[in-house]
Amino acid sequence: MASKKSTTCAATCKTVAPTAAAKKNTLPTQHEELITWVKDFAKLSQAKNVVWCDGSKKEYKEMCDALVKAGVFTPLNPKKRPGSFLARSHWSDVARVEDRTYIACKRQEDAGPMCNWIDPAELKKTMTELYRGCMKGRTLYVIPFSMGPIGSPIAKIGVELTDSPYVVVNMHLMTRVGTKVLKELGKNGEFVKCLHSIGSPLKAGQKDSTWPCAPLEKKYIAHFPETSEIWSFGSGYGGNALLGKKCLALRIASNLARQEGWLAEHMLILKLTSPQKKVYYICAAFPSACGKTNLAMMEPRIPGWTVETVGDDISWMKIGADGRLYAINPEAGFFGVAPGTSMESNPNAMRTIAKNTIFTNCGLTDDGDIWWEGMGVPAPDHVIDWKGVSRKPTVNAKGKKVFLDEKGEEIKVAHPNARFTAPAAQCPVIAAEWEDPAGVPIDAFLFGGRRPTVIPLVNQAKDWTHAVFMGSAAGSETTAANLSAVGVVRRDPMAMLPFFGYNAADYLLHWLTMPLRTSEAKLPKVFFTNWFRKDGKGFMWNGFGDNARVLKWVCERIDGKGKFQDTAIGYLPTPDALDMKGYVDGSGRTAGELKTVMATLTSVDKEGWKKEIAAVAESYAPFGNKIPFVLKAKLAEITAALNT
Ligand code: GTP
Ligand code: SPV
Ligand code: MN
Repeated sequence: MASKKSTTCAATCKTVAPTAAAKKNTLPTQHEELITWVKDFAKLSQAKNVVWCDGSKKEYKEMCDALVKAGVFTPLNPKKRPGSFLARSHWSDVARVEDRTYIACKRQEDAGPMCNWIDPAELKKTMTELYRGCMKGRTLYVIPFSMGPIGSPIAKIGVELTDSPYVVVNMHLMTRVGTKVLKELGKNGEFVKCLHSIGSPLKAGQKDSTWPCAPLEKKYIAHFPETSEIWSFGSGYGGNALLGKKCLALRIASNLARQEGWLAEHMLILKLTSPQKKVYYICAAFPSACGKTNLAMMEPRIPGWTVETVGDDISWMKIGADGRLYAINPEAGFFGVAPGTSMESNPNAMRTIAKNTIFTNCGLTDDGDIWWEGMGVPAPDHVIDWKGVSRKPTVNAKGKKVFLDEKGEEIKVAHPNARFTAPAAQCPVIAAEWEDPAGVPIDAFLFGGRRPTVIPLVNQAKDWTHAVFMGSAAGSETTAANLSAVGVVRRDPMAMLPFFGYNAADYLLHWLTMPLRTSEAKLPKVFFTNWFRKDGKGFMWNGFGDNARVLKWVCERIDGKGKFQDTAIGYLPTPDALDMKGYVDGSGRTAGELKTVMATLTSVDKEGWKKEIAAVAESYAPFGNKIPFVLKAKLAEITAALNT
C-alpha cells in the first residue's frame, strides 16, 4: 500500500528497533524523540509494520488504489467526477463524539465546566490498555504534517500515528504532509504528538470490514494540553480522526495561543473586495454546519463586490509588527458538509468538488456519481444510500420524490453530516494570498449561530468588552455535526463549545486581554449576525449570496460610515441601511411584508432580549467567580438599558 519511496520498516520489525544504520539511512528523519516515540507506539500497538508517509502524489494515488481494492473506496465515474471516491462509514461512526472528548489537565478547574475532564494519569492508563495490541494485523502510518504553510511563523507541526489509510489520504488533502515537513522539523524541532487508532485489531486470517471502529463506550478523543499531546481511539470519522483539525488546530492550539498571546479560532477567513477595489478581510465564527463554508466562498448578490476564500473553518491569528491581527488558515483543504450544497447555495463549493475529492456518507447514483438531499438536482430513480442499501424513490402526497425504509419511514440518502474532502487550491475563488506565511490583516470578526427568534440580522459591538460579551453569549440550534440531539438551542461561546482546550472563562479572559497586546483601535471591529430568523413563511432572510448586503454594511461600519441605531444591545443598522437593490424574497413575501420583516430583523425585541440576557447569565453560573467581572458588568449594563 505504501509507495516505494515511503520508508517501510521491514514487516518483521515488530518492535521497530532501528539500528544505528537504519536511523541514518532508512528513516526519513534523524529526530531522535520522534523516532523513539514511533518505535514505542509500534511496540505498544503491535502494528504489523510501520510506514513513514512522504506526502507524494504517488503515495496518495497508491493508497487510494489500495482503498479501492479493499472495498473501502468506490471510485466515482472518471467522466463525471475525476479522481474522486466515495467512502461509507460504519453507521455508528458518523460525526464528532463530543461526550467522549476530553481535556485531561492536572486540575479539573483548568478544563472548566464546558469540557469533559479526566485526570491525565488515569486517562493515559486506560487508553494505554486500549492501545495495547490495537494495531495487530494493521500498518502503522507515520504522518508528519504542518498546520499552516510550511515555515510560516504562525504554523505548527504535528505528527499523527494512525492505522487508518482513510485518515492518511484525508490528511494529504487537509494538511501539508510528508518529507518536507520532516525537513522543516530537523533533528530537534517541536511537534505535537497525535496518536490515533480506529481501535479494531485484526486477528490472523480475519476478514477486515470496510469501516472498522470501536464501540462508543470505548471511543476517546483525548487532549493533554500540559504536554501538547492528542490521543484518539475508536473512531475513524472527521474531527475524531483527522487530528490536525479540531484536536490540534483548535483544542491544543487554543492552549498554546493563550500561553503565547495569540488566537486559535473556529472561524472562516474571507477576502471581500468592494467595487472601489478596497479589500477587507473578515473572520466569522459560526458553529458547526452553520454556514462558514457557504460564507467563505459566497457569490455576492450585489454587483461589483467579490468574495475570495482564505479558509473555511479555522483561523490562527497573531499580532503583527503594525499591531494588527494577521490570520492564516492552518488547513490545506475543506472538510465540508455535503447535504444542502448546491449550485444555488454554494456554487464555488460545487466547483471545488468537481474532481479529486473524497466523499464520505453520500449517496451513489447508477452513473457512478454522488447525490445528496439539497444538491439541487432531482432525486435519482435508483441510488445506493450512505448505508450501502439500494433504494428507489416513491412520490409522496406532496408530489415530491422521497426515499422510504422498510418500515415506510422517510430516510435520507446521504447522512446529514456527510462530508466532502477537497483540496482548497481547487476552489475557483481561493484568494491568491491564501498561503501567505505572514497571514492577512483582519478588519472584522463576525459571531453567529442558528437563532430562529430574537437575535437581529446584524449587530455591531460598541467596544472590545462588548465584543467579547457578544461572543460569550453566542448560541445556536444544534446540528448533525455532533452525535447528540439536533435542533435545540445551546450556548456555544464563539462557536468554540466543542473545541475549547481549557476553561472557557479563562478563554474569555484571554480575549479580553487582547487590547493590552496592541491597542483596541487596531483590533477588528466585531459584529453578531443571524441568518436563521424564522416566521410563519420560513427564513426571514434569504441568506447565502444576499449575506453580501450585510457584509457591505459591515465594511461601511469599519470605515466609520453606514447608517445605524444606538440600542441597548449594540449598534443595529437602521431598517433602510442595507443595500437591498435587487433583493428578491425567497419565500415570496410581498414588498410590504418584506418591509415589515426588515424592520423586525433590525430592531430590538425587548422582551425576547430580557430572556436572552437571563439565559446568558445562567450560562455564566457554572463558572462561578471565574467569569471575568467586566462581562458580568456588561450583562448588568445591557439589562439596565433594556429596562429603561
Ligand atoms: P463545519 O464544517 O461543521 O464547521 O460547518 P460550516 O459552518 O462550514 O457549515 P456549512 O457552511 O457547511 O453549513 C451548511 C449549512 O448551513 C447548510 O444547512 C446550509 O443550508 C446552512 N446555511 C449556510 N448559509 C446559510 C444562510 O445564509 N442562510 C440559511 N438559512 N442557511 C444557511
Ligand atoms: C465541525 O464539526 O465543526 C467540522 C467537522 O468542521 S469535524 O472536522 O468533524 O469536526
Ligand atoms: Mn468546523
